[in-house]
Amino acid sequence: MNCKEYNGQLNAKGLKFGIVVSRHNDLFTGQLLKGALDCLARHGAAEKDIEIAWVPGAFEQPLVLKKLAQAGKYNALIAIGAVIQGATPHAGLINAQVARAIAQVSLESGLPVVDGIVAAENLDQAIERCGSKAGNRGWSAAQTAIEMAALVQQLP
Ligand code: INI
Repeated sequence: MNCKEYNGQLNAKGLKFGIVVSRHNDLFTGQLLKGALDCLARHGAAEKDIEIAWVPGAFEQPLVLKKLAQAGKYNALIAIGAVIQGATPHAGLINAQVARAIAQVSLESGLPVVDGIVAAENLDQAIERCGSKAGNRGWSAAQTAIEMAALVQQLP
């Protein structure tokens, strides 16, 4: 078989990224942002090609992602946040809403928008996913953003 295949390469050189970071739980989102920036740099992205917008919490992410998508200057966007279950059902409601809204921004804009928001049941799970036992979700979200940006550039 000699099929045409499309594969996004993990080379971020020349690609432009927008990152939206929540201040809520910034103990964790700061680590996720560090991971994302490290991943982008290791794959060849230039500092001048990365822009960061801070929002109060995960709930505010979709609007800012939408504005950045409309700017038309990025190859991919990355949402970084940490939603941790607490005493109220607030976190659960935020998670479902925000994940759906992020997917909607991506589909409506045609731009890869990667969901790097950690959804954790408790602090231990958040610690695991923000740079310890389970890796760094910010790093892996950035890797996905690079692959998707490169893939979308190739698609007919
Ligand atoms: N925002 C988060 O990013 N993470 C959370 O865990 C969280 N919890 O649990 O409440 C949270 N709430 C704030 C929310 O995102 C909005 O900023 C706020 O409701 C104002 O719109």
